[in-house]
Amino acid sequence: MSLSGFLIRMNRTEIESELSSLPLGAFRYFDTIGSTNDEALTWASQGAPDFSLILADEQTSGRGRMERKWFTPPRSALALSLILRPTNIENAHPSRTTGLLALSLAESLLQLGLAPQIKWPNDVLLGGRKVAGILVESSWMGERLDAMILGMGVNVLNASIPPADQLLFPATSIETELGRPVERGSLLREILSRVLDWRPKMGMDTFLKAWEEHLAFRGQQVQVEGRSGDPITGELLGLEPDGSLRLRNEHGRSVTVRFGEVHLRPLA
Ligand code: BT5
Repeated sequence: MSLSGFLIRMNRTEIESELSSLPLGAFRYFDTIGSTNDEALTWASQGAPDFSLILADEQTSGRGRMERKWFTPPRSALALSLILRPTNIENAHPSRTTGLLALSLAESLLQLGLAPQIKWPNDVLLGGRKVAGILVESSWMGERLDAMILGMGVNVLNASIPPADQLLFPATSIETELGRPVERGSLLREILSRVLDWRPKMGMDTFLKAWEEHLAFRGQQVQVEGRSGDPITGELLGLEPDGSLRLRNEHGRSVTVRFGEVHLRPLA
């Protein structure tokens, strides 16, 4: 395939054949959609089976956390949402599901010869720039966790990188870092295979350790900004069993940062 041949819409039939060896619950593909997570939430409420996948070539209102936008221009990125019907493990460790996607992508990138890092809680970086973002959402039936929606956007080709003035943090793509384009279908299959491998092991220490090993800024002084209050500063030590971040503050005390609405930046 010529290099420009990579900049084409995904083809539903090709994607279906690429994913045919995987035990997907069901599959929906869209050339263009508002947000795959919105579609997944609706589909989950209508009874989508476990491990159903929504994939789009382009999103027109992709979402990040806290009403932020996620850009998915056509022909260049992966925008996907997986619907999980929670198992006992996932009910016990709901906050590990962000790690499940982040680790699966990080390992897939590692296999391409790249050096990914997970910027807690929900970003994946290449060369210190954001290549992917993860948004996990839940839907409840009364007191019961009915479905978890694991959404992820990955900048695969150069054309997926948004203009710098739209960003809070510098962005990159896999093509930029690798110096050659990557085929989105095979990358998707690789990521999903790893999700399937890790999913039953999510309750184990080996999962937490593997996730932790890919964390950005370990051993470095960082600043964690919450939605309100003073930022917390300290040395980034690792993860707590529930996926919270563990820091050592300037008094040498261990501090846990539990909530997802934080930024993590190395100190200037
Ligand atoms: C995230 O939020 O990083 C989670 C993004 C999740 C997107 C996926 S795509 C499939 C599924 N369907 C959806 O609607 N969403 C999910 P957050 O940490 O809040 O980061 C959002 C910020 O990332 C924005 O404010 C921008 O600064 C930046 N950003 C937006 N698009 C980007 C891109 N393509 N590459 C890098 N950075 C981007």
